[in-house]
Amino acid sequence: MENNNQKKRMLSGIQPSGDLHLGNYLGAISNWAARADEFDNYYFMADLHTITVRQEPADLRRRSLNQLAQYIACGLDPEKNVLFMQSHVPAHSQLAWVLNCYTMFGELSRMTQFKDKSAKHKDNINAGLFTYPVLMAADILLYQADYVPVGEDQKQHVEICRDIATRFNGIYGDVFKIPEPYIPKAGARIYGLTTPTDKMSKSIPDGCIFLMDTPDVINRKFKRAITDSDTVNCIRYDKENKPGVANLMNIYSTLTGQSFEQIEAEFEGKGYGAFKPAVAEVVIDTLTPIREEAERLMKDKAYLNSVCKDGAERASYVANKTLNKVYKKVGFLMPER
Ligand code: ATP
Ligand code: LTN
Repeated sequence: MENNNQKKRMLSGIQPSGDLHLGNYLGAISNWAARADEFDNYYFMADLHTITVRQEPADLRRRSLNQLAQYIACGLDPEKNVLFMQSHVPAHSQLAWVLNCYTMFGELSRMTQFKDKSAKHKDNINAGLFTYPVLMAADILLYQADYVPVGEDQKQHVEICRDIATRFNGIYGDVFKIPEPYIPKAGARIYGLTTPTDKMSKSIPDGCIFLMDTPDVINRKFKRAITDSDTVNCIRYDKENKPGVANLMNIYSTLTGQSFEQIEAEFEGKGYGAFKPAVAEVVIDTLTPIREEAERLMKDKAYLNSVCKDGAERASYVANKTLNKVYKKVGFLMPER
Protein backbone atom coordinates (compact mmCIF):
# COMPACT_ATOMS: atom_id res chain seq x y z
CA MET A 1 0.00 0.00 0.00
CA GLU A 2 2.64 2.42 -1.05
CA ASN A 3 2.18 6.14 -0.86
CA ASN A 4 5.51 7.49 0.32
CA ASN A 5 4.22 11.00 0.11
CA GLN A 6 3.07 12.10 3.60
CA LYS A 7 -0.05 13.73 2.19
CA LYS A 8 -3.31 11.81 1.91
CA ARG A 9 -4.30 11.02 -1.64
CA MET A 10 -7.45 12.33 -3.41
CA LEU A 11 -8.70 10.88 -6.67
CA SER A 12 -11.74 11.51 -8.81
CA GLY A 13 -13.00 11.62 -12.38
CA ILE A 14 -15.88 12.84 -14.50
CA GLN A 15 -17.12 11.31 -17.73
CA PRO A 16 -16.61 13.53 -20.78
CA SER A 17 -20.13 12.63 -21.84
CA GLY A 18 -21.30 16.24 -22.04
CA ASP A 19 -20.32 19.72 -21.02
CA LEU A 20 -19.50 20.34 -17.37
CA HIS A 21 -22.18 22.11 -15.35
CA LEU A 22 -22.74 23.91 -12.07
CA GLY A 23 -23.66 20.62 -10.32
CA ASN A 24 -20.33 19.09 -11.33
CA TYR A 25 -18.55 22.25 -10.21
CA LEU A 26 -20.20 22.65 -6.79
CA GLY A 27 -20.56 18.93 -6.05
CA ALA A 28 -17.11 17.91 -7.21
CA ILE A 29 -14.54 20.11 -8.99
CA SER A 30 -14.57 23.18 -6.73
CA ASN A 31 -13.78 20.88 -3.80
CA TRP A 32 -10.91 19.29 -5.66
CA ALA A 33 -9.38 22.67 -6.44
CA ALA A 34 -9.84 24.00 -2.90
CA ARG A 35 -7.85 21.12 -1.43
CA ALA A 36 -4.93 20.96 -3.87
CA ASP A 37 -2.21 21.88 -1.36
CA GLU A 38 -3.46 19.66 1.39
CA PHE A 39 -3.59 16.42 -0.62
CA ASP A 40 -1.75 14.45 -3.28
CA ASN A 41 -4.20 14.75 -6.18
CA TYR A 42 -5.18 12.62 -9.19
CA TYR A 43 -8.03 13.73 -11.48
CA PHE A 44 -8.98 12.26 -14.82
CA MET A 45 -11.44 12.32 -17.69
CA ALA A 46 -13.35 9.02 -17.37
CA ASP A 47 -13.47 8.38 -21.13
CA LEU A 48 -13.58 4.58 -20.75
CA HIS A 49 -16.75 4.93 -18.70
CA THR A 50 -18.26 7.27 -21.28
CA ILE A 51 -18.62 4.61 -23.99
CA THR A 52 -21.08 2.67 -21.82
CA VAL A 53 -23.53 4.98 -23.62
CA ARG A 54 -23.10 5.34 -27.40
CA GLN A 55 -20.96 8.37 -28.37
CA GLU A 56 -20.08 10.21 -31.54
CA PRO A 57 -16.27 9.59 -31.73
CA ALA A 58 -15.32 13.12 -32.85
CA ASP A 59 -17.47 14.65 -30.11
CA LEU A 60 -15.96 12.42 -27.45
CA ARG A 61 -12.44 13.41 -28.50
CA ARG A 62 -13.28 17.12 -28.50
CA ARG A 63 -15.13 16.98 -25.17
CA SER A 64 -12.29 15.06 -23.50
CA LEU A 65 -9.77 17.78 -24.31
CA ASN A 66 -12.26 20.57 -23.52
CA GLN A 67 -12.96 18.97 -20.16
CA LEU A 68 -9.27 19.04 -19.37
CA ALA A 69 -9.20 22.77 -20.27
CA GLN A 70 -12.20 23.31 -17.97
CA TYR A 71 -10.60 21.38 -15.09
CA ILE A 72 -7.57 23.67 -15.34
CA ALA A 73 -9.75 26.78 -15.66
CA CYS A 74 -11.61 25.73 -12.49
CA GLY A 75 -8.31 26.00 -10.64
CA LEU A 76 -6.76 22.55 -10.99
CA ASP A 77 -3.14 23.47 -11.56
CA PRO A 78 -1.37 20.64 -13.49
CA GLU A 79 1.70 21.21 -11.32
CA LYS A 80 -0.23 20.40 -8.15
CA ASN A 81 -2.64 17.82 -9.60
CA VAL A 82 -1.96 14.86 -11.84
CA LEU A 83 -4.46 15.38 -14.68
CA PHE A 84 -4.91 12.62 -17.24
CA MET A 85 -7.14 10.70 -19.64
CA GLN A 86 -8.28 7.38 -18.16
CA SER A 87 -7.71 5.60 -21.50
CA HIS A 88 -4.04 6.72 -21.53
CA VAL A 89 -3.33 4.51 -18.52
CA PRO A 90 -4.01 0.88 -19.58
CA ALA A 91 -3.77 -0.33 -15.97
CA HIS A 92 -7.37 0.88 -15.42
CA SER A 93 -8.76 -1.67 -17.90
CA GLN A 94 -6.32 -4.34 -16.74
CA LEU A 95 -7.24 -4.08 -13.06
CA ALA A 96 -10.93 -3.83 -13.93
CA TRP A 97 -10.79 -7.30 -15.51
CA VAL A 98 -9.23 -8.81 -12.40
CA LEU A 99 -11.74 -7.10 -10.12
CA ASN A 100 -14.61 -8.32 -12.31
CA CYS A 101 -13.74 -11.77 -11.02
CA TYR A 102 -14.10 -10.57 -7.42
CA THR A 103 -17.42 -8.78 -7.85
CA MET A 104 -20.78 -10.46 -7.61
CA PHE A 105 -23.62 -10.27 -10.12
CA GLY A 106 -26.06 -9.58 -7.27
CA GLU A 107 -24.21 -6.58 -5.93
CA LEU A 108 -23.94 -4.99 -9.38
CA SER A 109 -27.66 -5.58 -9.97
CA ARG A 110 -28.47 -3.38 -6.98
CA MET A 111 -26.68 -0.28 -8.27
CA THR A 112 -29.03 2.68 -8.63
CA GLN A 113 -27.12 4.19 -11.55
CA PHE A 114 -27.33 0.89 -13.48
CA LYS A 115 -31.06 0.73 -12.92
CA ASP A 116 -31.53 4.38 -13.98
CA LYS A 117 -29.28 4.21 -17.02
CA SER A 118 -30.63 0.90 -18.26
CA ALA A 119 -34.15 2.32 -18.02
CA LYS A 120 -33.00 5.36 -20.05
CA HIS A 121 -31.08 3.40 -22.70
CA LYS A 122 -33.30 0.34 -23.17
CA ASP A 123 -31.85 -0.40 -26.60
CA ASN A 124 -28.27 -0.59 -25.29
CA ILE A 125 -28.10 -2.29 -21.88
CA ASN A 126 -24.55 -3.46 -22.48
CA ALA A 127 -22.21 -5.37 -20.15
CA GLY A 128 -20.07 -2.24 -19.70
CA LEU A 129 -23.01 -0.40 -18.19
CA PHE A 130 -23.43 -3.28 -15.76
CA THR A 131 -19.75 -3.53 -14.78
CA TYR A 132 -19.28 0.27 -14.69
CA PRO A 133 -18.73 0.21 -10.89
CA VAL A 134 -15.93 -2.35 -11.25
CA LEU A 135 -13.98 -0.08 -13.58
CA MET A 136 -14.60 2.76 -11.16
CA ALA A 137 -13.28 0.60 -8.31
CA ALA A 138 -10.15 -0.10 -10.38
CA ASP A 139 -9.72 3.66 -11.00
CA ILE A 140 -9.70 4.31 -7.29
CA LEU A 141 -7.81 1.29 -5.98
CA LEU A 142 -4.92 1.56 -8.45
CA TYR A 143 -3.87 4.80 -6.78
CA GLN A 144 -4.36 3.67 -3.17
CA ALA A 145 -6.58 6.74 -2.80
CA ASP A 146 -7.60 7.84 0.69
CA TYR A 147 -10.48 10.06 -0.42
CA VAL A 148 -12.79 10.18 -3.41
CA PRO A 149 -14.41 13.63 -3.72
CA VAL A 150 -17.74 13.22 -5.51
CA GLY A 151 -21.32 14.45 -5.30
CA GLU A 152 -23.83 12.48 -3.25
CA ASP A 153 -25.10 10.43 -6.21
CA GLN A 154 -21.74 8.64 -6.48
CA LYS A 155 -21.60 7.47 -2.87
CA GLN A 156 -22.98 4.03 -3.69
CA HIS A 157 -20.16 3.49 -6.19
CA VAL A 158 -17.51 4.31 -3.61
CA GLU A 159 -19.21 1.90 -1.23
CA ILE A 160 -19.10 -1.02 -3.66
CA CYS A 161 -15.44 -0.16 -4.31
CA ARG A 162 -14.80 -0.51 -0.58
CA ASP A 163 -16.62 -3.86 -0.57
CA ILE A 164 -14.57 -5.18 -3.51
CA ALA A 165 -11.30 -4.00 -1.93
CA THR A 166 -12.18 -5.51 1.43
CA ARG A 167 -13.04 -8.83 -0.22
CA PHE A 168 -9.77 -8.86 -2.18
CA ASN A 169 -7.69 -7.88 0.87
CA GLY A 170 -9.46 -10.60 2.85
CA ILE A 171 -8.07 -13.20 0.45
CA TYR A 172 -4.62 -11.78 -0.37
CA GLY A 173 -3.63 -9.50 2.51
CA ASP A 174 -3.39 -5.72 2.53
CA VAL A 175 -3.19 -4.98 -1.19
CA PHE A 176 -5.59 -2.03 -1.41
CA LYS A 177 -6.16 1.03 0.72
CA ILE A 178 -9.88 1.25 1.61
CA PRO A 179 -11.05 4.65 0.32
CA GLU A 180 -13.57 7.04 1.84
CA PRO A 181 -16.09 9.09 -0.14
CA TYR A 182 -15.50 12.80 0.39
CA ILE A 183 -18.83 14.55 -0.04
CA PRO A 184 -19.14 18.32 0.45
CA LYS A 185 -21.49 19.62 3.13
CA ALA A 186 -22.77 22.34 0.82
CA GLY A 187 -23.49 21.75 -2.84
CA ALA A 188 -23.50 17.93 -2.60
CA ARG A 189 -26.65 17.86 -4.68
CA ILE A 190 -27.72 20.71 -6.92
CA TYR A 191 -31.14 20.27 -8.50
CA GLY A 192 -32.29 21.19 -11.99
CA LEU A 193 -33.70 24.72 -12.30
CA THR A 194 -36.74 23.47 -14.19
CA THR A 195 -37.02 20.14 -12.33
CA PRO A 196 -36.11 20.99 -8.72
CA THR A 197 -36.66 17.48 -7.45
CA ASP A 198 -34.15 15.88 -9.89
CA LYS A 199 -30.41 16.51 -9.77
CA MET A 200 -29.08 19.11 -12.19
CA SER A 201 -27.97 17.11 -15.19
CA LYS A 202 -26.80 17.78 -18.72
CA SER A 203 -29.67 15.62 -19.99
CA ILE A 204 -32.11 18.44 -19.09
CA PRO A 205 -30.23 21.41 -20.64
CA ASP A 206 -32.92 24.07 -19.95
CA GLY A 207 -32.53 23.63 -16.21
CA CYS A 208 -28.79 23.09 -16.31
CA ILE A 209 -26.18 25.86 -16.03
CA PHE A 210 -23.14 24.84 -18.06
CA LEU A 211 -19.72 26.23 -17.13
CA MET A 212 -19.43 27.59 -20.66
CA ASP A 213 -22.82 29.38 -20.63
CA THR A 214 -22.59 33.13 -21.29
CA PRO A 215 -24.13 35.64 -18.83
CA ASP A 216 -27.14 36.11 -21.12
CA VAL A 217 -27.91 32.42 -21.16
CA ILE A 218 -27.42 32.13 -17.39
CA ASN A 219 -29.78 35.06 -16.75
CA ARG A 220 -32.39 33.53 -19.02
CA LYS A 221 -32.19 30.12 -17.34
CA PHE A 222 -32.55 31.64 -13.86
CA LYS A 223 -35.46 33.78 -15.00
CA ARG A 224 -37.27 30.56 -16.00
CA ALA A 225 -36.33 28.67 -12.83
CA ILE A 226 -39.27 27.04 -11.10
CA THR A 227 -39.68 28.60 -7.70
CA ASP A 228 -42.47 26.84 -5.88
CA SER A 229 -45.86 25.32 -6.06
CA ASP A 230 -47.43 27.37 -3.27
CA THR A 231 -48.44 30.94 -3.88
CA VAL A 232 -46.45 32.68 -1.16
CA ASN A 233 -43.82 34.73 -2.92
CA CYS A 234 -41.20 34.81 -0.17
CA ILE A 235 -37.65 33.55 0.28
CA ARG A 236 -37.80 30.82 2.90
CA TYR A 237 -35.85 27.54 3.13
CA ASP A 238 -38.43 24.75 2.97
CA LYS A 239 -37.08 21.85 0.95
CA GLU A 240 -40.29 19.88 1.16
CA ASN A 241 -42.80 22.52 0.06
CA LYS A 242 -40.55 24.94 -1.84
CA PRO A 243 -37.85 22.75 -3.45
CA GLY A 244 -37.15 25.27 -6.24
CA VAL A 245 -36.47 28.10 -3.79
CA ALA A 246 -34.47 25.78 -1.52
CA ASN A 247 -32.29 24.83 -4.49
CA LEU A 248 -31.67 28.48 -5.42
CA MET A 249 -30.86 29.23 -1.78
CA ASN A 250 -28.44 26.31 -1.69
CA ILE A 251 -26.65 27.62 -4.81
CA TYR A 252 -26.54 31.16 -3.40
CA SER A 253 -25.36 29.94 0.00
CA THR A 254 -22.62 27.72 -1.43
CA LEU A 255 -21.26 30.53 -3.59
CA THR A 256 -21.49 33.39 -1.07
CA GLY A 257 -20.86 31.48 2.16
CA GLN A 258 -24.06 32.95 3.67
CA SER A 259 -26.31 30.78 5.83
CA PHE A 260 -29.97 30.22 4.93
CA GLU A 261 -30.99 32.52 7.82
CA GLN A 262 -28.78 35.30 6.47
CA ILE A 263 -30.27 34.88 3.00
CA GLU A 264 -33.82 34.96 4.41
CA ALA A 265 -32.94 38.17 6.25
CA GLU A 266 -31.29 39.74 3.18
CA PHE A 267 -34.38 39.10 1.04
CA GLU A 268 -37.00 39.78 3.73
CA GLY A 269 -39.95 41.52 2.10
CA LYS A 270 -38.55 40.93 -1.38
CA GLY A 271 -39.89 38.30 -3.74
CA TYR A 272 -38.56 35.94 -6.39
CA GLY A 273 -38.29 38.89 -8.75
CA ALA A 274 -35.37 40.17 -6.65
CA PHE A 275 -33.91 36.82 -5.59
CA LYS A 276 -33.57 35.08 -8.96
CA PRO A 277 -31.39 37.81 -10.57
CA ALA A 278 -29.27 37.93 -7.39
CA VAL A 279 -28.56 34.20 -7.67
CA ALA A 280 -27.87 34.59 -11.39
CA GLU A 281 -25.38 37.36 -10.61
CA VAL A 282 -23.27 35.34 -8.14
CA VAL A 283 -23.27 32.42 -10.57
CA ILE A 284 -22.15 34.72 -13.41
CA ASP A 285 -19.41 36.23 -11.20
CA THR A 286 -18.11 32.73 -10.43
CA LEU A 287 -18.35 31.28 -13.92
CA THR A 288 -17.20 34.16 -16.12
CA PRO A 289 -13.47 33.92 -15.25
CA ILE A 290 -13.67 30.12 -15.59
CA ARG A 291 -15.30 30.35 -19.02
CA GLU A 292 -12.81 32.95 -20.25
CA GLU A 293 -9.79 30.93 -19.09
CA ALA A 294 -11.22 27.70 -20.53
CA GLU A 295 -11.82 29.39 -23.90
CA ARG A 296 -8.20 30.56 -23.94
CA LEU A 297 -6.87 27.10 -23.02
CA MET A 298 -9.11 25.29 -25.52
CA LYS A 299 -7.26 27.10 -28.30
CA ASP A 300 -3.88 25.87 -26.99
CA LYS A 301 -4.03 22.20 -28.01
CA ALA A 302 -0.25 21.77 -27.77
CA TYR A 303 -0.33 22.77 -24.11
CA LEU A 304 -3.30 20.53 -23.32
CA ASN A 305 -1.63 17.58 -25.04
CA SER A 306 1.53 18.14 -23.04
CA VAL A 307 -0.49 18.14 -19.79
CA CYS A 308 -2.10 14.83 -20.84
CA LYS A 309 1.24 13.25 -21.66
CA ASP A 310 2.88 14.30 -18.43
CA GLY A 311 -0.22 13.27 -16.43
CA ALA A 312 -0.39 9.83 -18.05
CA GLU A 313 3.28 9.19 -17.24
CA ARG A 314 2.93 10.19 -13.60
CA ALA A 315 -0.35 8.28 -13.20
CA SER A 316 1.01 5.13 -14.91
CA TYR A 317 3.97 5.02 -12.56
CA VAL A 318 1.71 4.75 -9.50
CA ALA A 319 -0.96 2.59 -11.18
CA ASN A 320 1.50 0.00 -12.53
CA LYS A 321 2.97 -0.59 -9.09
CA THR A 322 -0.45 -1.62 -7.75
CA LEU A 323 -1.28 -3.63 -10.87
CA ASN A 324 1.99 -5.61 -10.62
CA LYS A 325 1.29 -6.41 -7.02
CA VAL A 326 -2.22 -7.62 -7.89
CA TYR A 327 -0.94 -9.76 -10.79
CA LYS A 328 1.55 -11.43 -8.46
CA LYS A 329 -1.04 -11.99 -5.73
CA VAL A 330 -3.57 -13.67 -8.01
CA GLY A 331 -0.89 -15.98 -9.41
CA PHE A 332 -0.03 -14.66 -12.86
CA LEU A 333 3.42 -15.71 -14.04
CA MET A 334 5.51 -12.56 -14.28
CA PRO A 335 7.14 -12.18 -17.72
CA GLU A 336 10.93 -12.68 -17.82
CA ARG A 337 12.79 -9.41 -18.46
P1 ATP B 1 -25.50 12.44 -16.10
O1 ATP B 1 -26.28 13.61 -16.61
O2 ATP B 1 -25.05 11.48 -17.16
O3 ATP B 1 -26.11 11.78 -14.89
P2 ATP B 1 -23.90 14.31 -14.71
O4 ATP B 1 -23.88 15.51 -15.56
O5 ATP B 1 -24.83 14.26 -13.57
O6 ATP B 1 -24.13 13.03 -15.60
P3 ATP B 1 -21.63 12.90 -13.72
O7 ATP B 1 -20.61 12.62 -14.75
O8 ATP B 1 -22.55 11.79 -13.32
O9 ATP B 1 -22.45 14.15 -14.18
O10 ATP B 1 -20.99 13.44 -12.40
C1 ATP B 1 -19.70 14.00 -12.27
C2 ATP B 1 -19.47 14.48 -10.84
O11 ATP B 1 -20.30 15.58 -10.56
C3 ATP B 1 -19.79 13.44 -9.79
O12 ATP B 1 -18.87 13.57 -8.71
C4 ATP B 1 -21.17 13.78 -9.36
O13 ATP B 1 -21.45 13.35 -8.06
C5 ATP B 1 -21.14 15.29 -9.45
N1 ATP B 1 -22.46 15.82 -9.77
C6 ATP B 1 -23.16 15.60 -10.92
N2 ATP B 1 -24.33 16.24 -10.89
C7 ATP B 1 -24.40 16.86 -9.69
C8 ATP B 1 -25.38 17.68 -9.05
N3 ATP B 1 -26.50 18.00 -9.67
N4 ATP B 1 -25.11 18.16 -7.82
C9 ATP B 1 -23.95 17.87 -7.20
N5 ATP B 1 -22.99 17.10 -7.73
C10 ATP B 1 -23.20 16.60 -8.96
N1 LTN C 1 -18.89 7.53 -12.06
C1 LTN C 1 -18.28 8.83 -11.87
C2 LTN C 1 -17.08 9.04 -12.73
C3 LTN C 1 -15.95 8.25 -12.25
C4 LTN C 1 -15.27 8.37 -11.01
C5 LTN C 1 -14.25 7.38 -11.02
C6 LTN C 1 -15.43 9.20 -9.90
C7 LTN C 1 -15.35 7.24 -12.93
N2 LTN C 1 -14.33 6.72 -12.20
C8 LTN C 1 -13.41 7.20 -9.93
C9 LTN C 1 -14.57 9.01 -8.81
C10 LTN C 1 -13.56 8.01 -8.84
C11 LTN C 1 -19.27 9.93 -12.15
O1 LTN C 1 -18.95 10.99 -11.81
N3 LTN C 1 -20.34 9.72 -12.79
